[in-house]
Amino acid sequence: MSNVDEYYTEILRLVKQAGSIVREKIYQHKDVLTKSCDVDLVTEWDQKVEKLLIDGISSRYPDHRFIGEESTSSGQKIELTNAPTWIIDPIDGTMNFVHGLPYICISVALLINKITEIGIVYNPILEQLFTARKGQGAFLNGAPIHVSNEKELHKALVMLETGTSRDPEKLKIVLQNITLLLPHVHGIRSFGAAALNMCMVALGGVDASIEFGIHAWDVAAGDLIVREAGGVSIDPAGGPFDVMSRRTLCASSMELAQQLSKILIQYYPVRD
Ligand code: LIP
Repeated sequence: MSNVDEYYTEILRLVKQAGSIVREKIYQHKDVLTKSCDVDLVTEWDQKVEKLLIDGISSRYPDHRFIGEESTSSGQKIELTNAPTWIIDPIDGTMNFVHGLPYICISVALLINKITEIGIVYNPILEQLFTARKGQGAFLNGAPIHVSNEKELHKALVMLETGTSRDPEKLKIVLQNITLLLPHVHGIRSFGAAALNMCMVALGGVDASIEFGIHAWDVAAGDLIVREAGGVSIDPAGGPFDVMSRRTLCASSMELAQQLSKILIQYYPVRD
């Protein structure tokens, strides 16, 4: 058993344990706090799930590092080094969780030397476990998954999130992008959890997913899952994907990704 095999077994065990908490709490009353603005929400369950995952890994692997949404929310700059680093979103789609909309997931990626080795996205409400290991394909509940292979923009179903920022410049660009894209595609969807949106591309349920303003923890696992499912994950301006850039475009084919990137008005948030 390689080290990564062992890490994979351990994180799957912890993610399933965390999933039981999320499943139990989603339809119960929650105290809700806000972070960067009135619609950037957090609950005690986001914090507890993140602690469970970090404590579980660090007790076995004390030299591993973490970039977790809730442990970084106090605003300190995050740093990605070559050390084995777990990038964790304990509840991606927190607003959905607060409302009881079952489009939420736990998203965890392991990067070693800045290369993603493991990606796990788990929706414990709908029992959808998306997994990928570098070079070994992508799976939903153990069965292989593949992107749609769609290449034509006018046949594409596209996920485009508005995000939680209410910065007027960002809002203007998001609305312009919806107006620019809509006449050229089959449709636009916005379900509120970037990691799951990327898994929907991996599954072939949508053909592309685009968002400006997400963080490393929203996209690190989804990036590997999409690529292992035969899709592409790039920067929305057409260059290589950068997990710290807070920008994502993934698609069923490079042809489709490049067509989308040519239409989009670009937005560059402050990097992670
Ligand atoms: C959410 C993302 C979503 C985005 C929200 C938020 P969180 O992550 O998954 O795509 O539109 O602004 O960033 O905060 O629920 O983990």
